[in-house]
Amino acid sequence: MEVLLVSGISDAEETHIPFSVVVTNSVTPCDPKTYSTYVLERGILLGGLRRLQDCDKDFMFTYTEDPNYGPFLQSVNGLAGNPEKHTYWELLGKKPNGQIIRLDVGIGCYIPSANEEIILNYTKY
Ligand code: B12
Repeated sequence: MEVLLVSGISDAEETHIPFSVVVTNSVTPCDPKTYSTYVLERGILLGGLRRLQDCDKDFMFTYTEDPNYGPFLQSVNGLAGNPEKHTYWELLGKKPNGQIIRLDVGIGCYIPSANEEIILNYTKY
C-alpha cells in the first residue's frame, strides 16, 4: 500500500512574538494599564495593537494617516491627542536592561521584539 506523506504544514506554523502594551498618562498621572498581545515574526506594532483591540474590550485606539509617515496614533482608550492643548500619544519602548527609549518611527513602521514593553504615554509637547 502506498502512503502519501503531506509535509510542509508544520513549516507554515506562525511564530508569535509576544509583547506588552502599557498605557500611561504624564499629563494627568494615573495608574498604568498593562495589556498583552503579539505580532507575527517581524510584524508591525500597528498589527499587535489591532489584535489587542479585537481581543480585549478594555483596549481601543484610533489613528490618522499622514501622507509622509503613515499611521499617527490619535487616541487610546477614548483619550485623544489635541494640537490645541499640545498633547499627543508618545511611543516609548522599554529595553530588557530597563532603559526606556523613544521610538524613532511610528506604529506603522515599528517592529516589536519578543517580550518588549511598549509604552503609550499621553504627554505634552
Ligand atoms: C514636530 C514633530 C512632531 C510633533 C507634531 C505636532 C506639532 N504640531 O508639533 C509631535 C510631538 C506630536 C510628534 C510626535 C511624534 N513624532 Co514627530 N516630528 C516632528 C518634526 C520635528 C516636525 C514635523 C513638522 O512640524 N513638519 C512641518 C509641517 C508643516 O508638516 P506636516 O506634514 O503638517 O507635519 C506633520 C507630520 O510631521 C506629523 N507628524 C509628526 N511626527 C510624526 C510621526 C509619525 C509617525 C506620523 C505618522 C506623523 C507625524 O505631525 C506634523 C504636524 O501635524 C518631524 C521631523 C521633521 N523635521 O520634519 C518629526 C518626525 C516626523 N516625527 C517622528 C517620530 C518618530 C514621532 C513619534 C513616533 C515619536 C514618539 N516616539 O512618540 C511621535 C508620533 C507618535 C504617534 N502618536 O503616532 C519621525 C518620523 C519617522 C518615521 N519614519 O516614522 C520624524 C521624522 C523625526 C525623526 N527624525 O525621527 N512629532
